[in-house]
Amino acid sequence: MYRYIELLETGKKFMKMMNKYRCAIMEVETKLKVLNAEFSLQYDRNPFESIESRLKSPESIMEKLVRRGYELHEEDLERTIEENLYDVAGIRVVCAFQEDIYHLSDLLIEQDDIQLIRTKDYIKNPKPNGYRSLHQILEVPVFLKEGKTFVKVEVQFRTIAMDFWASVDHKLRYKKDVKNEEVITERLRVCADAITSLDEEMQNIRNMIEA
Ligand code: 0O2
Repeated sequence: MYRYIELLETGKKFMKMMNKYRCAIMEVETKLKVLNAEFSLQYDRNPFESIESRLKSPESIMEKLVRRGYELHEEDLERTIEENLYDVAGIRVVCAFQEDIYHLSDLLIEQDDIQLIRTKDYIKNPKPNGYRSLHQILEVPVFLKEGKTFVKVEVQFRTIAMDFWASVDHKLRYKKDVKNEEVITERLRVCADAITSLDEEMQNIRNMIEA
């Protein structure tokens, strides 16, 4: 009986922690939507096409911690997650043009209640398989009834074309065992190169129209 009560308590603590991440997503999403509204008034276009957000599932959280070799103890599980996993809260922002990605992310991290913890720029430095996106880990304050707490959120910025490639790659190959892996990876990399050229050309066309 005592064990069940303990388990219930752990479950409640876990849900409370996940709620903090949910609130952090809401905050960053609101900030992005405010920027979108302002930007569209000033430049007569929206800097992003869509925003999607997700909370990492408990199974994925545990799988990632185990894969990375962390010891899991019920009593400090929350601390282990908060200190070592930066993508429990994830937001994906899809823009039409590459320049808008940097413009939007600069406007976001300029805000004085946001702290930029880390940037991985897979647009300037694509992964060897061709994956491109700008990943930023931000820390935002969340105001709960027990006080202010800082929560990390991963924001992935991509163009529509980068998102198309990553979504298809995710379906076909990412984290999967596939036959002829080398050939498939190479063919997907060729597709990624074609997509990079398309993004560049679309940006050039926009620059020409706006010049
Ligand atoms: P899922 O299923 O999308 O949630 P970090 O957490 O940043 O300390 P990690 O996980 O190595 O370390 O970070 P990285 O390499 O920056 O990538 C994290 C996320 O980027 C992945 O999340 C994917 O969403 C995306 N990503 C990275 N590489 C690829 C790729 O080659 N193809 C595709 N389609 N997506 C990629 P998850 O949690 O691994 O997966």
